[in-house]
Amino acid sequence: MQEYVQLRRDGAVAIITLDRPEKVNALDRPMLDRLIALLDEVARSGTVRALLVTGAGRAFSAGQDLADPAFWRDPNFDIAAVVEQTYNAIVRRLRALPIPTIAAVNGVAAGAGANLALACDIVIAARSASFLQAFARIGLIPDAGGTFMLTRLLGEARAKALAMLAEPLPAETAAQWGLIWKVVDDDALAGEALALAQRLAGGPTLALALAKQAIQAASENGLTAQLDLERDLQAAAGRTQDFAEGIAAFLAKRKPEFRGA
Ligand code: T3D
Repeated sequence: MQEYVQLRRDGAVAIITLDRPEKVNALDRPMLDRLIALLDEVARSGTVRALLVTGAGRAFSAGQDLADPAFWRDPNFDIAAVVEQTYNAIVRRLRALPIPTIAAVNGVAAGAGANLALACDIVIAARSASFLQAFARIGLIPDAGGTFMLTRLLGEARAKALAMLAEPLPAETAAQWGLIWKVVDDDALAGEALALAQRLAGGPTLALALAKQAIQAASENGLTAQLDLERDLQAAAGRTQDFAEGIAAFLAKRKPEFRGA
């Protein structure tokens, strides 16, 4: 059976590719279930220190496969259950993974496809890419964490306009607005994204995971709770071998060799 989501390794980097280019990587139920299984495999591996997610062909993903027979045509279709079992499960996993996650958005990212990209820690996009909250076009609301990420990153005014107008947001505007990290030329995307993932995979993995945890908690916490959390997580970072290595390397005026421990 052909797999429409691929996992490969490049050293300590895991690369997940949405690979159904003839349908602009629209996500059917088997693809979503496989994505969940692959995220679990990455989480279990113990040797993956960065995850890169991208799309094959001219798009990142068109979001939910609207032609999937398991979607609205099934008389027993329970949209809440499907969202919980698929998109929510994926977003929860991406946010909890204790390694940096990078989305390389190679073309249009629509619907849940856009919001899965935005659930990654760092989003880098091709200049020709765009982000489309397509949901209102079919009478749905942004899911897969969309209302959370758009509001946190852009504020209510832009989040509401993107959700209600369902117009494509060009990647360059997304970067100017702070929705994503940066835009690169189309032909540079794959190389730059992999280089970024490799650089992160060579970093102090436990400290990066603790920074991720702290920054994600900041949107829920007040300053007092956040200062408490930073204190506690810094204590954990300070107990890592990579912290000792970082200090030793600084004092010896050499490059640190982080092991992720
Ligand atoms: O229960 C739940 O799970 C609810 C959760 C919902 C989450 C969601 O993601 S809802 C939003 C779903 N996505 C969309 O509404 C986007 C629909 N697609 C588009 O708007 C456009 O296709 C794109 C802007 C993404 C790309 O446009 P374009 O012109 O580059 O490509 P195209 O020609 O429209 O698409 C190419 C093919 O892919 C075409 O098939 P064909 O005619 O060549 O056989 C098209 O039908 C197919 N395709 C594109 N998007 C989807 C799709 N097939 C199924 N589902 C799609 N989402």
